[in-house]
Amino acid sequence: MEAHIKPLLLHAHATGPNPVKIAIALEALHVPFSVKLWDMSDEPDKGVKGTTFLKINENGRVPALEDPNTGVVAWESGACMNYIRRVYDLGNQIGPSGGSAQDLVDFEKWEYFLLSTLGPMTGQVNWFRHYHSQKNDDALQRYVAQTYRCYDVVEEQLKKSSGTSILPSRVSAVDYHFEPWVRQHKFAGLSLDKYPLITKWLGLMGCREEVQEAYCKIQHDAKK
Ligand SMILES: N[C@@H](CCC(=O)N[C@@H](CS)C(=O)NCC(=O)O)C(=O)O
Repeated sequence: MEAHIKPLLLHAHATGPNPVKIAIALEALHVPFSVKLWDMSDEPDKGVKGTTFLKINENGRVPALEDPNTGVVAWESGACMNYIRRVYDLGNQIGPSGGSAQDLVDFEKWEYFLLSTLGPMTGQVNWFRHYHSQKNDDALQRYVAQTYRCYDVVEEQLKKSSGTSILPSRVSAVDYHFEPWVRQHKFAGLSLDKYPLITKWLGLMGCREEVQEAYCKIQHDAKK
């Protein structure tokens, strides 16, 4: 596949979790891509709130993905992931393993649970722990509790695969969505001590080639 494909351009941030999901999926599918890193500022040529990036994503967030092969520009990690799956996963390596209506819904419900709940709750923990200008312990504790509630749900789900994948059948793009968020639990001040299966799953994910390559690629770009 690689020989005929012009490299895609993944717009990312050095440490933000959402762009990494997309890098992992592209690595898994051996789709060539380069990374452009942005900071969180409104500087015209450097920041996600600057005039240059806002022309790519008017919402001022990474990831965004540009595909010179099709002319498509995507943003929101869910939309980027599903674009990659539709266009570059023709052998269905990272999508739902079965084709039944239940298989498709199972894939989507876990994907949406990460996108709408676990990811944003963890993001709010990070915000109130590290960035909010005033101490607000009520807000912090609410989002910590909500994130742990999500961890409870994931721990229960992982019993179905003995901690090897979120969908019981195999590792899929769903795991790629979750990995960067769960990996950052320590930064969020959260503990996995009560979550042996999440701990096992995270360890296994971290050993996977596509995961290691994705982090290497983004960190390599960050040092440039
Ligand atoms: N729902 C979006 C969230 C994207 C997002 O919040 N990205 C972070 C980096 S991980 C960002 O660009 N933040 C910039 C900011 O908050 O100003 C997605 O899944 O892509």
